[in-house]
Amino acid sequence: LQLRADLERALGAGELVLHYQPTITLGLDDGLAPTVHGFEALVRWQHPERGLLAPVHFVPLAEESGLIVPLGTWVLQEACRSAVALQQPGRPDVAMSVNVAVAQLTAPGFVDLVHASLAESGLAPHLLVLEITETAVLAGADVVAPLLAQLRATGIRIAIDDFGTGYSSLSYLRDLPVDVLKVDKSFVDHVVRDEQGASLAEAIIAMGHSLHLTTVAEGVEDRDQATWLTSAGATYGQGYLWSRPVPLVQAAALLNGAE
Ligand code: G
Ligand code: G
Ligand code: MN
Ligand code: NA
Repeated sequence: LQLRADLERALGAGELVLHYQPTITLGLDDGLAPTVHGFEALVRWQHPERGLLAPVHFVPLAEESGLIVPLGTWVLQEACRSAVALQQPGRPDVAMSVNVAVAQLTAPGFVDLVHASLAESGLAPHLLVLEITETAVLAGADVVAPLLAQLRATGIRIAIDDFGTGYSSLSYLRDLPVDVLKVDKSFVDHVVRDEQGASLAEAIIAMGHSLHLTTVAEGVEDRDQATWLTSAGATYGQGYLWSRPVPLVQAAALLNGAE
């Protein structure tokens, strides 16, 4: 496939860019000035002919071809640098979440790479959150759990992404060294729509609490959902209600309360 060679070239040519979507502290938000807790870094490809490509057009390809490892290395390093750039003296710390594919996590040297990225950028470990999808965790729990434990031991936080979509046994959570559950958008979509949907989301958030995990509700698109999630006890929200993923300059502006 042409695209694969293209992607390999793009990596070298600096055509990959990161956009940043804020996570908002729920309960502090009066609807006017949302409190930004941090950002999730989301990769895009500024393709010379095809324009700005969303990850769906190249991340699966990168995973199949193994290019996800060098791609992920770049994402991690760039996100750490951006996280440092977003900190402001006298303001609360800004966290940065980075998506990590399972192939990347289990590639030799990943833990060292994370530590090097922190050291080179000067980012404090507790401000880095690594997001692993639930399905990735389930695919290799034996291999993945010790790696997550190693990362967590230095203060880095671990989030389970797309939580609730993996047809999983919930018992795995007990044995997994994680800090954050990202409640999948498919649950958030239903919280103000039907009683069953609300019950499911409520149960996930309550379980997060009882396991002392932070919960992030993903894909929040309207204020009714945000209000509901706040009442249900979700810690943070993320979604178009507050902001789409935006370039770094706009992310910095969001921190300053600008639009
Ligand atoms: O950016 P968008 O909102 O379209 O994200 C779509 C999907 O692509 C998300 O599910 C996210 O997990 C994945 N994704 C985005 N950026 C990265 C990245 O840097 N690395 C990996 N592995 N996946 C990413
Ligand atoms: O890594 P993850 O699968 O969580 O990636 C988040 C994806 O969800 C990104 O593609 C992001 O652009 C998208 N997204 C974030 N907020 C919203 C939202 O409010 N609505 C919709 N439809 N998509 C969202
Ligand atoms: Mn994610
Ligand atoms: Na997700």
